Amino acid sequence: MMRPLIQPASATDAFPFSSAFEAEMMLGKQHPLRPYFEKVIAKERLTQDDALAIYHSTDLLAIGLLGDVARKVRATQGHENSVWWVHNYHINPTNICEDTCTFCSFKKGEQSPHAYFWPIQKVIDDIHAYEGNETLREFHIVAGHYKKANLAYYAEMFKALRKAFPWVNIKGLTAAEIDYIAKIEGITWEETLKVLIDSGLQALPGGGAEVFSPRVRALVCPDKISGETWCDIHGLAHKMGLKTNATMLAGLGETPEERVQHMIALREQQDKTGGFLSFIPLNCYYEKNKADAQHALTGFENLKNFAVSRLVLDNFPHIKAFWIHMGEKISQVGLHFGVDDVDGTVIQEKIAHAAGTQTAQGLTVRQLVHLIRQAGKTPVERDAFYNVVKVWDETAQAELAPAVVLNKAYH
Ligand code: V47
Repeated sequence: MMRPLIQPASATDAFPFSSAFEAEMMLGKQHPLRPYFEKVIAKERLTQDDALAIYHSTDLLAIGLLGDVARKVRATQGHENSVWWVHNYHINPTNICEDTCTFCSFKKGEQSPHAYFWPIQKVIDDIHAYEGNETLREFHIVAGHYKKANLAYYAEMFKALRKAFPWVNIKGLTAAEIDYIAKIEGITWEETLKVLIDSGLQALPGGGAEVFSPRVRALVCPDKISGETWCDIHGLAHKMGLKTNATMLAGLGETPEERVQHMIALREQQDKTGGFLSFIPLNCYYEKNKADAQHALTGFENLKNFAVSRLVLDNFPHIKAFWIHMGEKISQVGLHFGVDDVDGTVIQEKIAHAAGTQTAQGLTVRQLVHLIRQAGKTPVERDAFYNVVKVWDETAQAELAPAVVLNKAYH
């Protein structure tokens, strides 16, 4: 029998999955990124300087491997090769917003001919009209800061959604919106969250975080809550039993140091309250807004953000590639850079589309499953809390309806 050139038995004994074995081969003892590989395998926490050294490397494939190893070290047992997605539907009930973020193309003034504010019945009717509603698992609800979109409005909306679609989780209202609603009602964040939870709210999305750096915030969103306040509201939500996500909107002129500081602030918050489910690195789009397009992220930077966030956020269960922002192709490559979630079908996204993203208005299950399988991963359909709805392994192939539009038949 021929002897293998490399002795896989000993290598796989030391590293129980192939990417660590590949990293061992690629990141030889002299490779500048080798110390971080050792740390990841030893489950040691990376420092800010470690993260920056990785950021400043141009060895993109080595960075990707580090992210992939970290992802596998941290995966739930049995999910080392899984990529999660959810059948979700976005609801943006108003685009009227009092805030002044320079990068937002979605917001409109109350008097604008393009301003809208949806009655709750329209929200419910639209979902009834959506053919795939029986297999939806998550509503993602965010909107402008508008006085008529107040506590009573959202409480009524959440109750109506729970009644009409009890099988769908409600993930709604960013920390910035919670703060705005509390202010217009003259009550505390806790009182606000209590009413919303009693009405059916189950999770907070990760929006409104932008970049925590006070320097950048002063330039691009001076009227928005600070990074500390954003973290405080998420910490409170965790203590009240809600799960939440966290984002970082890059491409606003922030430095790599400020990106890493953003991640470390989130890691510290997670150490304290532990309720974050996923981190979502986003990139800015510049059409119809005042953000500076010279700061636009390149593919290299987006992929580095995936890997570095997976490496720094050692206490976050998941890193998500929001394909609406990242594009389907970079998101797919990201699945080998530490990402283990592609968000979902994302029916009816408006915020990034208003700012010029060229991605589709929703992907079908067939398209999502294909994208994940082509990367050599197993698609796992989930709800908002990462409960497994269905594993889309090869046996599920026959069930994929050939429809272009997502429909009831896919399940
Ligand atoms: O917070 C605003 C961003 C975010 C622009 O929690 C822009 O599961 C790009 O939070 N170009 C909303 N982005 C998106 C978001 C999100 C997405 C997916 C999943 C989850 C989750 C949350 O969109 C805003 C803001 O940072 N945004 N303007 C723009 N011009």
